[in-house]
Amino acid sequence: VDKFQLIESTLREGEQFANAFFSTEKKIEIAKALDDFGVDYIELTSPVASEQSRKDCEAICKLGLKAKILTHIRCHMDDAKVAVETGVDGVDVVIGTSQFLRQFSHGKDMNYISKSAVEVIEFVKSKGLEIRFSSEDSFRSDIVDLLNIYKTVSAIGVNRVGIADTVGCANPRQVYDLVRTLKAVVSCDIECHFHDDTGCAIGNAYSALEAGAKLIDVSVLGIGERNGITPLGGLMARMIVAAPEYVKSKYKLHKIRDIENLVAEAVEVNVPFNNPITGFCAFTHKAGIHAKAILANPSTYEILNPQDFGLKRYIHFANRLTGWNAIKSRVEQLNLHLTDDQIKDVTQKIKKIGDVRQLNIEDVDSIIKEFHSDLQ
Ligand code: HCA
Ligand code: CU
Repeated sequence: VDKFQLIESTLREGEQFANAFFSTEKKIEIAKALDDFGVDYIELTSPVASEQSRKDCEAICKLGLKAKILTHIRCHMDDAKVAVETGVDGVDVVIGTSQFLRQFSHGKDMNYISKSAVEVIEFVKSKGLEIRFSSEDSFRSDIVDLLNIYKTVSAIGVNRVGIADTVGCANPRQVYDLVRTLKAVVSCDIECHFHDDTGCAIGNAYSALEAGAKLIDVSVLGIGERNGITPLGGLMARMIVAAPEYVKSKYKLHKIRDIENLVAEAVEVNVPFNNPITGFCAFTHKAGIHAKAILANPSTYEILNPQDFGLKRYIHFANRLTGWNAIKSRVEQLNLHLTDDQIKDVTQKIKKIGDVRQLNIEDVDSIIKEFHSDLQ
């Protein structure tokens, strides 16, 4: 899983999110933030999608970012001819290979798919650009058809081949198997794209990397078609556990929160309460038993260190599950002096009140302060 790369698709897949509308300025702001974070590639909406999409693509190419700029097109010469003129570093080509897409979407057979793939690939390469060929709905495609088309494109030479779980049906074991099989057939890098309809998008991405894939498509907060794809932040959470040195040295992890807020605001959603890393309670510890151990050694109940992301942990002490260690730590923060026995007494008082109503920090602080002044 070491040395994986990110294809950041907030400005392509993410634009397919129900709420998304990005002005040119917003796209540029997002592209710069992603570049600063350290993503390897930024994927943009097809220039044939609309006039403004093409202009925005050209504008982003002119920014001179470190990340390579890609655009994403159908496997068609009409699209390819426009794409190569935008100034992008590479082109991601996709075509549906499953029975569903062949029948209900583009209506082409495998021979036609293979022929147009070769034509488009040769053309993009002749312009000196990177090329990726991907099948849409890979997990519901015939495996023989799939391997044949990948063999064909790998033989003529592509930078990457991609597999896409377009409908979010795959599970981690299926992903592992398909990537393994594909790896034996192609000689280029493998990229993977996972939708999150059944909640497997991060797990599938990890499984793909374990099986030897090199690149994962992500978007900020996972925004995309329907409920979206593998989220950038969530994948970072998974990968910092698996490859801590690589992840910490390559990506500016302390920027995740700002980037998520930027995109959340742009598409008018809240960051989910249970989001990995940035959910409001992601580093909040509540039960007395947890709080005690966290105060002694945070690793007891934390696999991620909030400091790696420029964040802080919180001990939630204003509730009936609290314990005297958590209250002791609060007493110290308030600069008050109580003996351990006194702290145990006031903790009992807090728990008693917490049994009849919800408490907040101010409530607890005033109970402690009152208790303290009664002692004087
Ligand atoms: C779609 C296309 C795609 C493409 C993925 C890829 C998918 O919007 O349907 O190019 O790797 O999920 O199949 O996003
Ligand atoms: Cu997709």
